[in-house]
Amino acid sequence: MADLKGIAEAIIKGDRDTTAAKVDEAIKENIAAEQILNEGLMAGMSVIGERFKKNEVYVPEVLIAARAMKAGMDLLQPLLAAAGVEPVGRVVLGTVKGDLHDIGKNLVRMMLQGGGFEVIDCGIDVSAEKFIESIKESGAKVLAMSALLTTTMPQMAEVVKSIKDAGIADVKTMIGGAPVTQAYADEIGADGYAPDAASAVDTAKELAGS
Ligand code: B1M
Repeated sequence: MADLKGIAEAIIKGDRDTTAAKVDEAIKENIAAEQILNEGLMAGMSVIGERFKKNEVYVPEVLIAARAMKAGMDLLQPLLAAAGVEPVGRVVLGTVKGDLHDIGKNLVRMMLQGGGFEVIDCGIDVSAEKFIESIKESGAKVLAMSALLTTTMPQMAEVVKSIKDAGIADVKTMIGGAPVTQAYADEIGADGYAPDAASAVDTAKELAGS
């Protein structure tokens, strides 16, 4: 019997081998890839996200859970693609120009992927032009920007303005990072803010309308 609950538990424990073995088992038992994703992998990752928000687990546990999730996703991805399963939404993500910090941004990517989003990660030191190019290429409806320096926060305002100037009306912007606040998001006209990587999934879902 396929053990979807066991997959979720393996993700929570960060047990990569058990996750992969149980996903493989479920695939062989012809359980739909989407069901394995929703009731196994995403269910586990969402528990980790909630615990992270409550400071019951920390960055290392999230990274290890994300690594287990990736092992399962590697097996599921071809089946999801073949079944034409659409992601919850598509997000362009990056750390803004002048800023090289990517640990928090990478956590945000992992949590978003764990929440069913397709993420186009532009990396670090990303200019407004590069963000806009990536939005146009991917058709993403959410742009998520990270900044860790007070000196690079104004880049977020620059990107929000550039998107408006470029006439891109159907993209919502969200921001985060240690020095960033809701008040700053309001000030620069960003559509959303999240204080941590797990909350970023909730904000992205709200903005993507999913
Ligand atoms: Co830098 N650094 N650093 N640094 N660094 C800080 C940020 C600093 C606070 C240290 C200090 O002085 N106490 C300080 C900034 C001061 C300020 O601006 N107020 C600082 C500085 C000054 C610098 C340099 C200028 C130092 C120098 O060269 N003189 C330089 C700048 C380089 C550059 O970017 N141009 C620099 C360089 C570096 C390293 C390269 C050495 C390294 C980065 C390595 C890397 O990222 N690959 C580094 C590190 C590691 C840090 C500290 C120690 C840790 C940052 C981190 O990864 N935290 C940091 C001090 C500290 O925080 N204790 C510091 C863990 C991470 C999980 O948290 O990124 O906050 P965080 O992400 C959280 C949330 O903020 C949120 O979710 C995450 C998880 O909950 N979040 C989002 C993040 N992005 C989000 C986006 C969202 C939503 C939520 O939606 C889109």
